[in-house]
Amino acid sequence: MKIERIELHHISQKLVHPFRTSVGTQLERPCILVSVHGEGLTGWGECVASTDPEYTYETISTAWHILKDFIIPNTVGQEIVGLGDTKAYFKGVRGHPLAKAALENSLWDIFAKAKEVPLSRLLNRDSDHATRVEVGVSIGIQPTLSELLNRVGNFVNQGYQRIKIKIEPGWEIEPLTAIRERHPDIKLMADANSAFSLDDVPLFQEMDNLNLLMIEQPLHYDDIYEHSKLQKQIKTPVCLDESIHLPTHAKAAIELGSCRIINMKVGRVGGLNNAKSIHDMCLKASIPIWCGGMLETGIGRATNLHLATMPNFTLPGDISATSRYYHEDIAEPAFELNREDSTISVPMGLGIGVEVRLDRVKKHRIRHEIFTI
Ligand code: OSB
Ligand code: MG
Repeated sequence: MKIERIELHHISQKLVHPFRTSVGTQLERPCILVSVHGEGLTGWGECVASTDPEYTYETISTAWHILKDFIIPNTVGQEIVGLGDTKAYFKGVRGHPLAKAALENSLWDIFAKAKEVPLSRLLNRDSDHATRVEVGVSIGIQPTLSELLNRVGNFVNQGYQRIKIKIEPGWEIEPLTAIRERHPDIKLMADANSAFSLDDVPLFQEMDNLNLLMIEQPLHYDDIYEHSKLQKQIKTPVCLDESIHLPTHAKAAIELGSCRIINMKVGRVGGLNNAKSIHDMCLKASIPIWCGGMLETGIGRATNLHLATMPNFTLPGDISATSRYYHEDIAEPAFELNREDSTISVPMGLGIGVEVRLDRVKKHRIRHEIFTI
């Protein structure tokens, strides 16, 4: 497979509902879409960096720079023989996993299309795998408790059986307790996006009474050590998100006992190759994983659904229906929740299995650049 052309598309779509976390509020979701072209086929990958370096240090601008000036010059015109090769394209680039993942995932997509198989088949080495993925919804911090309870009630009525809420100091025990009282059997969890410190151990011990599925990234975004101290003092499983970028981080977290669960985001770990390595390592260590979300478009969401068919994805992912994020998305068909089992079906066409609507990409596009040999 010779890569003849690569295009970068910076787009931005308005979110159906503002998304507030302990670090900031998003009204719009920008992203970079990478398209790779060769042999009459097109592969797509999504870069989940945002305008601000809030969740991680990368932004749309840094990712554009790294892709344009370092990664694309190593890739365009190259013959891809196997997907393990992607390391060659990242030669000389430390860090910047979100930029790397966008390019690497577009190569997996075009490769799967060339082999005429769905991406999930490549990831599972042709063995049988899930065709539906269990999912939940991630609810941002709301202005009032009653608005939160309304939102939770609506999502539960839609069929979501796992609810995650964002928490921050002052917005934790009370909203979680209120949800637990109204929905005693729901799978409930909290994501702090690093808003707390070890001084808050008593607060987390109090949360042990709420039967939470897990607490996601309670402490510093770059920490592994202090999370091990927290996990030893609480019963609820700690799940790491922001802290895990590389297989070596996952190894350290597992060996130190920093978490009992890992949130897998293919962007955060630099692409599908690293995602597979971390998946396999966690499977061996009996650490369950689940697929995190970054408010992706249909492209990133499709990649996530395929990834989440791997066997150690045993907890519901942050992959919700398209209508929960966007009025009209750039890929078709829109994803819908299967109400009966709180799942989303994996799109079983070739590659990521969705059709990218170029007319809609153009409508939302802010910047576009084409790279040829
Ligand atoms: O911490 O998991 C997070 C969205 C953007 C950045 C960070 C996070 C999130 C989510 C949203 O929780 C999950 C989704 O895409 O539905
Ligand atoms: Mg998170």
